[in-house]
Amino acid sequence: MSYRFISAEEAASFVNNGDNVGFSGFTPAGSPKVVTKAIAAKAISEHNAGREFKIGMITGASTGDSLDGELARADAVKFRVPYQGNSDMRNNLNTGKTAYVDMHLSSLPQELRYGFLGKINVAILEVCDVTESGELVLTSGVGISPTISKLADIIILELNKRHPAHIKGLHDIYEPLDPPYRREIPVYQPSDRIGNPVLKVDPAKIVGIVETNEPDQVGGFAPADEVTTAVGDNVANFLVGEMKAGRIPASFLPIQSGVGNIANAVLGSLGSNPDIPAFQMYTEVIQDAVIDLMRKGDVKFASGCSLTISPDVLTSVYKDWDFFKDKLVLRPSEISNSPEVARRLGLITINTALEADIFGNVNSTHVLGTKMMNGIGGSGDFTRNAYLSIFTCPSVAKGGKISAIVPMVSHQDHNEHSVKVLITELGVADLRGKSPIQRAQCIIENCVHADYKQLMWDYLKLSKGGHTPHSLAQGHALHLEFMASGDMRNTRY
Ligand code: 0RQ
Repeated sequence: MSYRFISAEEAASFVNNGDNVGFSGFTPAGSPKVVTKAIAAKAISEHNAGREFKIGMITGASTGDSLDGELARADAVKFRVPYQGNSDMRNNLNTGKTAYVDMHLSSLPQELRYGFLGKINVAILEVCDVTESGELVLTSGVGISPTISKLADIIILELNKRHPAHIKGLHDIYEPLDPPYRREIPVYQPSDRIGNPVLKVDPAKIVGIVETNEPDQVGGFAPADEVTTAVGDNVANFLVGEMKAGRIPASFLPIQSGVGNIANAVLGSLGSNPDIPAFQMYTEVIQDAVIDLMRKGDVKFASGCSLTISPDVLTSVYKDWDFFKDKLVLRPSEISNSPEVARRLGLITINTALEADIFGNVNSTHVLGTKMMNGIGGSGDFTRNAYLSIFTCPSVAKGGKISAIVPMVSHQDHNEHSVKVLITELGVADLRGKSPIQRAQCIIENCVHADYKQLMWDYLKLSKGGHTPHSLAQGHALHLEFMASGDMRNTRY
């Protein structure tokens, strides 16, 4: 092969202060892991020498500690886009060290192509195979790889031998044209393949290949507990009711499920419910629970953007490749999260709220309206375009000191027009066809914790009328009380 095999340090020497760098992968799955550490080391040595060194960091979604964590600790990131989930990076965003642009994941590739975020200088991609003609087999995540490899001046590859080359065919690489030449994205079923199994890049752009054998830094999930199991069971029973009412066909509809402990527990409940038939998924993150459900026959097919599964489970999937190869496809985030496809397929979307208000608005991102948690991720792509959009959350957080349901959200990511159903461990609020006051009554009755119910009823009485009975003076009284005394239960109107 005519490519140069280089060290991570040499690869990092191609990355200069001020560069915008695009990284492969989606979540820790498929994100680069060794060149990133060398870039962080370069940043530290440049800073020690009194020189500026910061890059623009563009990814598919969150990444592992060897990318977000290393670069954040080295203070090497001038701006970050579109989603993160690392505590050190979160700290930098919330203290102003790094500018953060929190974006819908499906729209990032198009905004990159239009140049809204500036030029892409370098693309760093994790692959498990590369040919002389520039055909790349990606690994466990796709993200924005097609777009950044096309836009970047140079490409650095991390050739990760942990992912066997026989997974060629797992990926379906397709990039739409921009308007006015855009056609429909021809995905009519979750399993439809519309592109190439390989990512074709200009081989002349590949400046070097760094060999690695690093696992994806995917953490395990907390086992389902009483609360998350109750949330999951409420979701499953609600969907069974929808089937019985004829609003979901007997063959079911494809599921999109968010990430995290609650999402994992919800999937477990869907799988174990005898009245829910084996279903398909059109989602972004395929996590451990999906693999388990596939082995049991409860999930027939999953289309996603990444296999965000713990390293042992991933190894077992690669070992049983004959079983899994026709049940999985990984797509670029522009396609896995496409609003057009979500609307066409009639998705049932299940995402997690940090807080929701009694009128059905949802905050997925900001603690107390100011501190960034992770980002909106794909939740907006799916929620806005779902057939049935569900948000779940435990009714309280921090041992009951925070009510997850408040009179007025402190930040809004998903509004009352897009959120159809809200589910806590206590019950289900079906908001379809309801006016603001009817939604408030439904949410208070079904989803609010007993410690906070009276406060919510009292809040409704404060309004001086109008279509949505808010009190602008008291809308954030619970948040202010938490900031003052550390417990929302002390609120008095
Ligand atoms: O904090 O761990 O310190 O106790 O928030 O909460 O209940 O463990 O929930 O792990 O499922 O994450 C919304 C953040 C939920 C996630 C969010 C505290 C709580 C805890 C986490 P501790 P849980 P999860 C596909 C879809 C946006 C992106 C998205 C998310 C911590 O689901 O990032 O949906 N979603 N993408 O104690 C203050 C409140 C709180 C609160 C909970 N009201 N106020 N703190 N917490 N409620 C994925 C991608 O896009 C890639």
